[in-house]
Amino acid sequence: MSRILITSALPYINGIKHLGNLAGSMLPADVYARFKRARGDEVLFICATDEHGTPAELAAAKAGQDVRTYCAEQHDIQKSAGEAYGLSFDWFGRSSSTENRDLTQSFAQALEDNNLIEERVDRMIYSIDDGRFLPDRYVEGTCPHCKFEKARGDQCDNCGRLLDPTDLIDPYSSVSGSRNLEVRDTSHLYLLQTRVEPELRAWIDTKSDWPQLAKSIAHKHLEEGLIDRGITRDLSWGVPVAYEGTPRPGFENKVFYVWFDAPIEYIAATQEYFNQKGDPDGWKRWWRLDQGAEDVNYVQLMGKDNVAFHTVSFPATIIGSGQPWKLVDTLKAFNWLNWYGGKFSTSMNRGVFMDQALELLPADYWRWYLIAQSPEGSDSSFTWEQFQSTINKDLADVLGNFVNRIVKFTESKFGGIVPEGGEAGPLEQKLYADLSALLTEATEAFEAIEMRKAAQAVRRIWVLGNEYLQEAAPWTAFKTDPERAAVIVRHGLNLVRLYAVLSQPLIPFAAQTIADSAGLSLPQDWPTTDAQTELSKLTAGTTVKSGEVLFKKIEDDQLTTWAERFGGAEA
Ligand code: B3M
Ligand code: ZN
Repeated sequence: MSRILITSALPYINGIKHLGNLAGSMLPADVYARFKRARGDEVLFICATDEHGTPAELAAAKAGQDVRTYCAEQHDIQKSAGEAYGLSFDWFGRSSSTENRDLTQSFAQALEDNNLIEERVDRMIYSIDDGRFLPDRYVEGTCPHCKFEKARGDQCDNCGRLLDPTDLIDPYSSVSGSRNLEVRDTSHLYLLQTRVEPELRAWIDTKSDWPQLAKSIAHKHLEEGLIDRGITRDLSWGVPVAYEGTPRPGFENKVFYVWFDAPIEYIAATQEYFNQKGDPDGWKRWWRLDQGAEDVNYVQLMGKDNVAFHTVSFPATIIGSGQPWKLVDTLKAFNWLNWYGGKFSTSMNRGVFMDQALELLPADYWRWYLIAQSPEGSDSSFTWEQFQSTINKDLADVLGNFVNRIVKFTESKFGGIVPEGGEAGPLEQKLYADLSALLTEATEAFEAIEMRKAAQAVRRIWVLGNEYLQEAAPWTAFKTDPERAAVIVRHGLNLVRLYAVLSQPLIPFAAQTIADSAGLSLPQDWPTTDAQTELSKLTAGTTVKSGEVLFKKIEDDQLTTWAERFGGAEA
C-alpha cells in the first residue's frame, strides 16, 4: 500500500465550468483517485476554488455582488456541481481561506528571508474614476497600428499585434468606460526566480519519467530562460502583502498575485481538511518531508496552459523557501477539448457547461465520453454526433445490453440464482486468457494515467463478454445441455460483477447499479490479472436481479434540439 496525494488544477471561481475544464483536470484526477483507492492505496484527493484575482472582482461586480459574497456563492455552486459528477474529492477547499492567507504570507516571508524578494517600481495605468490600477487587459482603446477601436492593452484582436497599454490611442477603462486615466508609478514585489534556476533545473532533470506533454512544456519554459516575476498586484481582493506584525510601507493596498497563492492552496486546502477533522497536524504527513511526506507519491493533473506555473513558478516558491516541502512527483497535463474544433464560448452560446449537461443526461454519460475521448495526445473536439455514437455503442449496446441480457436470462431460466455445476470448457479457457491480457493492459494504463487507453481497455473487456456470450449461446445450450448453460451463465454473471468493479473509476453511478444487480456493494478491490479467479468470485447460489435499463440511447431528435440550444455544426 502506498500513499498517493492527488491534486486537480483549481477551477477558477468566476462561474461554473464547461465540459472542457472538467475533461482537462478534475475528471481524470477523479478517475485516477478512484482507481488508486480500489487498488488499496491511501489516497488524499484535493481540489478547491481559485478565488482571487481581477476576474473574480469583475465577475462579482457584473453580478452586482460584493466579491466575498460572490465567491461564497460560486464556491457552493461549483462544489455541488462536482458532487453531481461524482468527483470524489476528500476536500474541496477555497483559496480565500485563512489557512491559505497565512501560508501564502509565510511563504513570502521565507522567500524574503532568503533574499529572493525585491521591490521594483512599475509604471501602470491608473483609473482615477475607478480608483484603481488597471491590469493590461482592462485598458482598451484605439490600436495605433490598424485603428481598431476596441483594442485591449495587451493585444489588438483585429491586427493581432502585441501592445503595451500606453500605446493605445484614447484609452479607456473597460471596467467603467472612464477615460480619466493616467500613468502612475507603483511598487511591486518580484520573486527572483533567476536565482533558483540551477536548483530548479536540477530538479526537473530528475523528472525524465513524466508524461510527454508535461515534460516538453516544462523544458520549453526552462529553455526560454527564467525571469524574475512580479508576485503582487494593485487589488483589494486577495492575500494582503502588508498585515499585522508585518508592515510594508506602500503595500497597504496590494495583494499577492493570484498565481502566487493559488498553488499554495493545494497545501492550505489540505490544512483546511485536517483542521475541519480536528487533526490540525494531520496535513504534515502529506506535505512536510521532515514529518513523513517522503513516502508520499504526489500526482498533479491539469490543462496544458497551467503547466508552466506548476513546473517553474510554484516549484520556485517551494525551493526558494528553503523549507522541506513535498514537490510534485508526477505531473500529467491535458490538451484542449474543443467544441467543433473551436473554443467553448459562453458569450457565443457554444458548448455545454457542467450544470446544463446534467439537465440533458446523467453524469456517467458525460464522464464516459470525456474520458474515452480525453484530449490526451492532442486536442480533441466535442461533436454531438460523436457523443451520440460513443454513448449508444459503448454504454448502451456493449455494456448495458450485456448486463441486461445475462441477468434477465438468469431470472427467466435459473430463478435469478447463479447456477452451479459443470466445468469450464475451451471457450472459458480462451476467455480467461484474453481477459487476463486485457486486465493487465487496463491496469497498466490506469497506473500510467493514460486515460484514453484505460477506457479503451475496459471497453474491450465489455466487448469480450459480448463475444463470449454470443459464441457460447447459453439460450441454445439450455435446451439440450442445461449443465453447459449453467457454466456459461455463471461466467456471464461473473463478468457482470467484474464490470461493476472495473467501471468504478469511470462511471461510478452505473457501476453501483450494476453491482446492485449482482447483490454487491461498492467499492470493491481492483481485480487481479488472474482472470480465472476473478470469474469465480460470484459464487453459485447468489441471487441476481435485473433493474431499469442501464443506459438509454440518444435519439436523433434529441441531438437536433441540443445542437440548437448549445451550438453545433454551424460553428
Ligand atoms: N485557476 C486554472 C484556470 O482557471 C487555474 C488553475 C490554478 S491551479 C493552482 O486557468
Ligand atoms: Zn490593431
